[in-house]
Amino acid sequence: MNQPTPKSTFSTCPHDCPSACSVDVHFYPHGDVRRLNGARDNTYTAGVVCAKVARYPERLYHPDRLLTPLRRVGKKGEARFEEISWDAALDLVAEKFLAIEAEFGAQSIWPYYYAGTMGQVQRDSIHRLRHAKGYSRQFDTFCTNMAWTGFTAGTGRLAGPDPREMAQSDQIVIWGTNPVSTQINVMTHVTAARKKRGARVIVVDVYETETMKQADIGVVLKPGTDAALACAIMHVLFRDGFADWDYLNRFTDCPKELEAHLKTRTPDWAAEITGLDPTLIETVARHIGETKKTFFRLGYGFTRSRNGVVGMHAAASIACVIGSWQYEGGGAFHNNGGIYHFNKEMIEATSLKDPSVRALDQSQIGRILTGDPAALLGGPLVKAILVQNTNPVSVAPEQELVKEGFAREDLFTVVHEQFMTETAQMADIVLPATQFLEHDDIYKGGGHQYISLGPKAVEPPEGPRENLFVINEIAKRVDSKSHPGFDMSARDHIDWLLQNSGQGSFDELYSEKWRDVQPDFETSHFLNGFGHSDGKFHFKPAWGKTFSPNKPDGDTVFGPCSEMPELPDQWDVIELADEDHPLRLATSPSRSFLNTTFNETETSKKREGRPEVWIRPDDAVRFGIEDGAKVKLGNRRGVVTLHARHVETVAPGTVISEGIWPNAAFEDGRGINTLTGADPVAPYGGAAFHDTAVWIKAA
Ligand SMILES: Nc1nc2c(c(=O)[nH]1)N[C@H]1C(S)=C(S)[C@@H](COP(=O)(O)OP(=O)(O)OC[C@H]3O[C@@H](n4cnc5c(=O)[nH]c(N)nc54)[C@H](O)[C@@H]3O)O[C@H]1N2
Ligand SMILES: Nc1nc2c(c(=O)[nH]1)N[C@H]1C(S)=C(S)[C@@H](COP(=O)(O)OP(=O)(O)OC[C@H]3O[C@@H](n4cnc5c(=O)[nH]c(N)nc54)[C@H](O)[C@@H]3O)O[C@H]1N2
Ligand code: SF4
Ligand SMILES: [Mo]
Repeated sequence: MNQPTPKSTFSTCPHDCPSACSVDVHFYPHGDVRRLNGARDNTYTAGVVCAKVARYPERLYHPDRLLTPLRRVGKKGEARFEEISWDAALDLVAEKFLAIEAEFGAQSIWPYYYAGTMGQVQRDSIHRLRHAKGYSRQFDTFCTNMAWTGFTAGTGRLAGPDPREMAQSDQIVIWGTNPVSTQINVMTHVTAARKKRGARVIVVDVYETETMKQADIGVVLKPGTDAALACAIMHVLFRDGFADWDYLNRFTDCPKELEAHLKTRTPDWAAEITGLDPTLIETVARHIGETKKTFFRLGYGFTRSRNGVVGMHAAASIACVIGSWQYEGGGAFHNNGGIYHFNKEMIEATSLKDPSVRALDQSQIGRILTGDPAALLGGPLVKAILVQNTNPVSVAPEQELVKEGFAREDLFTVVHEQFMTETAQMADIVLPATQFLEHDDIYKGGGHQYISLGPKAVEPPEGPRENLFVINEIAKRVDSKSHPGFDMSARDHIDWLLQNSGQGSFDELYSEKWRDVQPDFETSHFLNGFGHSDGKFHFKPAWGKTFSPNKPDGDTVFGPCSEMPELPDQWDVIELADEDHPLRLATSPSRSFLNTTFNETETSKKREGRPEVWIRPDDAVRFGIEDGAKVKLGNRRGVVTLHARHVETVAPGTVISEGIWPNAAFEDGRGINTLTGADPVAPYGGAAFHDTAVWIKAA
C-alpha cells in the first residue's frame, strides 16, 4: 500500500547564499511540492525565505530540466545531442579519462566544481575522486578569497558575534552587501533592532540598492575606495576622543602607530578619493563614535576589487577603535566558516591529497583551457574536465577565453547539470542532476550558526542522479585508489561526518532538524583574545604570511603583495578609469537570479526585465547615452551589448550592471563577464568582479 503523502516536511536551501535557510516544504495531496516557506522555529531563518526559493516548484518542475544523459553529435557548442543510457555515459567517461590519463598524465584531468549546491556531501565528493586519482586540484577563487583574507588578517579567525545579535544593536552598518537581494534574513534581524530599539541603519555601497532605500543613511562611494572611507572614519574617532584606549591597548597590536598613521587621512582626503561629501563622512564617524553597540555587517561585494582585502581589513578595524566588540549587539561579522570544525575525510579523502599536485585557479579557467603556460602552472594541458554545480561559461571572468577553451575539439568535457546551461552546451557528455529536494545532504550557515539537514523530500523523475552517484560510479570505473567513501550513501556520509565532528548522528540531527553551534559570548566577541597567536587584532598584518582559510599552498602569494599597505590605507591597484576607459563597472547581484541559478525561470526573468547598464544622468550626457538606448560597453577583454537606464543614485563615474543574465540574453551572446578580469588579487587570489574599467557608446 502507498504511504499517505505528508502535508509537509523540512529541508535546507542548498544555494550559494550565506543564509542557508531552513525551509518547510509543503505538498499537494497527490504528492507534488506545492510551495516552500522559511521555517518559523529556526531562530535565524525566522519564517522568511527569498521570493525565488518560495516559488521553488517552478524550478523543480521546469519543462527544461535535463532528464537523460546526452552525448554530443554536433560540433562543439552546437548543442546537438543524442540520448544515451547512464551506463553507456559513465562507461564512456571512464574510458576517455583512462585513455587521457595514460597518454597525458592524471593532472591533465581537471574536476571543476563550485557551490551551486552548498551541501557538504553532494558538493565536496568530487574531491574524493580528485585526490584518489591525483587529478589536478582546484584553487577556489570565485568568491570568498578577498573577504575572508581581509577579515581574518585582522581577527585571526573567520567568526564573530552571533548574527542574531543584530537585533540587540543600536546601530547597524551594512557595508558592501545588498542583503535585500543576497541574504534577506539579515534584514529580519535589522528590522527587529529598528522596531525594538530604534536602531540606526547605515548602508555603504556604490549605488542606491534596495537595502540602501531602507537605510537611515546611505553612503554611495566610488568602487574600490572603502579603505579611504574607513580610514577617515577612524581618523575622526581618534581625533574626537571616541577611541576606546583601554580596549585598544588590551586587544590590538599597534594602536598608537595606527593613530599616528591616520593623522593625515582626514575626511577631506577621503572625500577626494571616494567622491563623498566630507560632512557626510564626519556625520557617519560621529554616529559610530557615539554608538558603542554598533554592529558592522561586512559583505563580499566591496572586496571584489584588486584592493578588496585591504578594504575589508580596514572596515573591520573600525570596530576595534571604538571597542564595539565588547558589547552585545556590537562588533564586526562577516562569515561563520570558522566555527564548524567538520572532519571531511570521508567525503573528500583528505588523507589522499597530494600537495605536489597542481592547484589550478578556478577563475583562470579561460587561460587554462586555452593553454596559457603560466595559468597551467608549468604542468600539462587540460585534456578533460568534469563540471559539477557551476556554470563557468557564464560566471567566470574573461569569457571570450573561456568560450575559446571549451570550444577546443581535443578537450573532453563532462557536465553534470540540472539545466542546459551555457557550459552544458559545450559538453561532450551531459549528465542530468537531481535537485536538492530529491537527495540527502547537510549544510552549514555562512551567515548564521546552524548545522542543518536537508533530507530527501521527493523522488526525482526517472533520469536525474545525485552528484554522489556520479562520483562513486566514475571512481569504480577508473581504477581509483580505494576509499570507503566511494561505497557510502549520502545518509552514511552525513552520519559519519557528524559522528566524527563531535555533532551526534544523522538520526539525532533528523530529530533536531538543525543544531545551533554558536560559541559562547566571550569567544564570539574575541574577549578571550583574537585568533592570532598573540591574541590581538592586527592593524598591521603580515601580508602574505597571515592566516586565511583561503591561503594557498606554501608561501605562494599573488598580485603585488609586497606593495600592500602595512596599515589600513587606500591602495591604488584597482583598474582606474583612464581616457580610453572613462567609467568603472560593478556587476552587482540581481534580486531574482542567484548567480546564473534561476535565470532559467520565467518569473525571475520577467522581474529582472533585460540586461541593462545603469548610468547617472550627468555621466549619460557626457557620453551621449539616452535613457533606454541600446549601448555597447567595452574594454580590452571584449565588448557587450545591452540597454542603458538613467539612475540618479550611482557613484560618479560608475556604471552598474545587475545580475548574471544568460549569455543568450545579450544581442551577440556575449555575457557580462566578457568584461571582467581573471588576474589574481593580492595576497591570496580571488576575482575582482566589481573592478572593471570600461568605455560606453551608443550602439
Ligand atoms: N539574489 C541573489 N542573491 C545572492 C547572489 C546573487 O547573485 N543574487 N549571489 C550569492 C553569492 S554567490 C554570494 S557570494 C553572496 C554575495 O553577496 P554580497 O555580500 O551582498 O556581495 P555582492 O553580491 O558581491 O555585492 C554586494 C554589494 O556590493 C556592492 N559593491 C560593489 N563594489 C563595491 C565597492 O567597491 N564598495 C562597496 N561599498 N560596495 C560595493 C554591490 O553594488 C552590491 O550591491 O550573495 C549570494 N546571494
Ligand atoms: N559578473 C559577475 N560574475 C560573478 C559574480 C558577480 O558578482 N559578478 N559572482 C561570482 C561569485 S561570488 C560566484 S560564487 C560565482 C558563482 O557561479 P556558479 O558557481 O557558476 O553558480 P551558478 O551560476 O549559480 O551555477 C550553479 C549551477 O549548479 C547547478 N546545480 C545546482 N545544484 C546542483 C547539484 O546538486 N548538482 C549538480 N550537478 N549541479 C547543480 C545549477 O543548475 C547551476 O547551473 O559567480 C561569480 N561570477
Ligand atoms: S535567502 Fe538564500 S538561503 Fe534563503 S532561501 Fe533564498 S537563496 Fe536560499
Ligand atoms: Mo559567491
